Amino acid sequence: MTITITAFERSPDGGKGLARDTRVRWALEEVGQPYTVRLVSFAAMKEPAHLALHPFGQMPTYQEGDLALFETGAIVLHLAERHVGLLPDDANARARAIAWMFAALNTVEPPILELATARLFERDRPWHTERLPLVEDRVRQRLDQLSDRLGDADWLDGAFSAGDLMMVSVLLRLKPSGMLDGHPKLAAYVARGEARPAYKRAFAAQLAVNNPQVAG
Ligand code: GTB
Repeated sequence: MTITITAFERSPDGGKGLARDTRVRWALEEVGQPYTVRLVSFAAMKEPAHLALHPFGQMPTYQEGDLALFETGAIVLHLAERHVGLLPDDANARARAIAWMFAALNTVEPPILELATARLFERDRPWHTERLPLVEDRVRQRLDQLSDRLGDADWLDGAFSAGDLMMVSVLLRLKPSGMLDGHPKLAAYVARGEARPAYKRAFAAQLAVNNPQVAG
């Protein structure tokens, strides 16, 4: 059955792979599923046709036959449960990998998004210089904790899983801030994710849309 996802017709990041279609593309590449992409503008995402797929008028969406999904966590979990490659066979290890997906989305991503908002949209506010260090502290606390847990391991819990895919995707959002530099174990963890052939294919595919000159 054909899989179709949506992505920005032009991502605001100009092809850095930070928009959320990249994590879905990465999951599809990891499990070896071909897919097609329907590109959407910001305006089109607010139209009824797209809102029927995504109640919040966002991307990515996922369609496969009769199934329409939104939320990258749900999409990646759907792929991981139906195909080999992103979740371990052992039931407990599987549950733990899913816990890491939730941790990435619920515990680590929120302060990182707050930081991105502060850096991008709040610079001209009179309270910005006071607030920024507080937001950075909340990110740093999560990075310290995550780094302690990862230790010298390659991945969070045994073999690479959907939990790592989601965690690396979330941490990548920190690259522009330089905050990963203070956490060499996490920087190496992210680099391991980026070095995976499936990630490279996903990154190249979004770059071809957003910055065709660089993609070549
Ligand atoms: N929780 C949802 C999920 O995981 O699927 C969040 C989806 C979401 O935020 N989608 C964003 C969107 O559609 C795109 S990824 N925004 C349009 C809107 O809300 O109108 C967010 C994003 C955008 C741009 C960059 N960037 O340029 O670096 C990074 C991330």
